[in-house]
Amino acid sequence: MSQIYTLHYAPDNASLIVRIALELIGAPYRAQLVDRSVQAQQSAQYLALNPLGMIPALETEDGVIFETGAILLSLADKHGALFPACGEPSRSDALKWLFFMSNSVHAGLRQMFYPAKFIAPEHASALRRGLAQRIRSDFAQIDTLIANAETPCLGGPGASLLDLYACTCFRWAQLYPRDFTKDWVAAQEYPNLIALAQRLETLPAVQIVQSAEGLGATLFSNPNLPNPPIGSAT
Ligand SMILES: N[C@@H](CCC(=O)N[C@@H](CS)C(=O)NCC(=O)O)C(=O)O
Repeated sequence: MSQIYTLHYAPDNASLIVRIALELIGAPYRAQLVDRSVQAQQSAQYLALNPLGMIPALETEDGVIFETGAILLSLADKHGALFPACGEPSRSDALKWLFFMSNSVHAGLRQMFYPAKFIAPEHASALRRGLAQRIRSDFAQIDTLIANAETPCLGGPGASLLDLYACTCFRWAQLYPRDFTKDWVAAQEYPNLIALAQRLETLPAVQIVQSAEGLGATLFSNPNLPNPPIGSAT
């Protein structure tokens, strides 16, 4: 475990989930800012790491990993933490919900935040209205899973990749996009997710990262924009 990872990040980007995971694991890493205010994610240097031009990317001794879900799962498997190991009975169930976080919740938020990458400008509002409904139902699904303790690694004791992914997406939905109906996600409708968010906020690993990125003490349950917004897109 002597290697030092390099995490290419921007404040409050998807790199946030990876950074908290690295802190929870206790893996040494260097955080390298990708300055979104100058579109550094599209620079030749960054595209050589992640040809998709998206944040995060993680440099490891086995090469560069990108795509948040892939980075998280690789770290969990390598360090035996935050996710059921191969062969554990709960692994399949946990994988199902990890892909849901990545393919449904995160991908939906991405379209919500960057509609111009997906659709002509005149259709952006309609896309967002439809997505808003679907993402709210995704959060309701997560809230129910936590309440029923159906997935042992979501809302259970400790912290898991699913907890981090769910709470970070919840944060973003409460804050962004800035040019859409405020409060399109009403946090109080998800009491179990709020309780999980409040618990995660007390973890030292989360506090270290929120402090480094200027996200505030209630980054998941009652979030504020990054301050200072150095390198962020906002
Ligand atoms: N599918 C990617 C999505 C990552 C993503 O949406 N990154 C955003 C920041 S949170 C980004 O790089 N946006 C800049 C851009 O699209 O140009 C993943 O899971 O890592």
